[in-house]
Amino acid sequence: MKLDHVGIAVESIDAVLGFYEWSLGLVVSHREDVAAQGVRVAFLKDPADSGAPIELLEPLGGEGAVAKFLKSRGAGMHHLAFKAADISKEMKRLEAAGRPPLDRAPRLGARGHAVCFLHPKHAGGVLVELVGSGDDS
Ligand code: CMX
Repeated sequence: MKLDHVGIAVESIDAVLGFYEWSLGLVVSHREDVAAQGVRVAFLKDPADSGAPIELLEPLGGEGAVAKFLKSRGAGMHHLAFKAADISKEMKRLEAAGRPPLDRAPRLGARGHAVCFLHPKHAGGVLVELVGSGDDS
């Protein structure tokens, strides 16, 4: 599977945006509040849109996976996301291989994509997200 994006947990998107925009030359391509995940997100891409974007994730409140991550580990890389052409098929394949996704079924994530997460214990301590091609949740 190809890399879709890299997720970075931050206390405040606005506080770090300048580094990504002015120091690295990236541009914001999408902003969204994903209430179901308890996060506000901003996607940044290079101007030629030639590589995988960065997703900055800021907690919407004190609850949720990103708020918990920031409390226990501090800001930093939160997940790697990979494109899955058929997310339901990949989820079944992983379950059959003894590495069931954290979600029983795909759910709606940022940018209208169906997503699921794989526990960090399967990937050397890194949370992995699979991103479907559309809203096939
Ligand atoms: N990457 C690596 N390790 C992580 C992690 C992450 N993102 N989040 C938690 N962990 C680790 C913790 O450090 C802890 O490790 P130790 O046992 O060695 O101390 C362990 O996992 C358990 O941590 P926890 O704080 O008790 O967290 P939970 O077990 O309650 O939940 C997880 C962890 C990954 C199952 C949960 O965060 C989850 O289901 N995540 C998927 C959903 C998500 O992250 N949504 C936000 C992103 C939304 C988006 O991209 O739009």
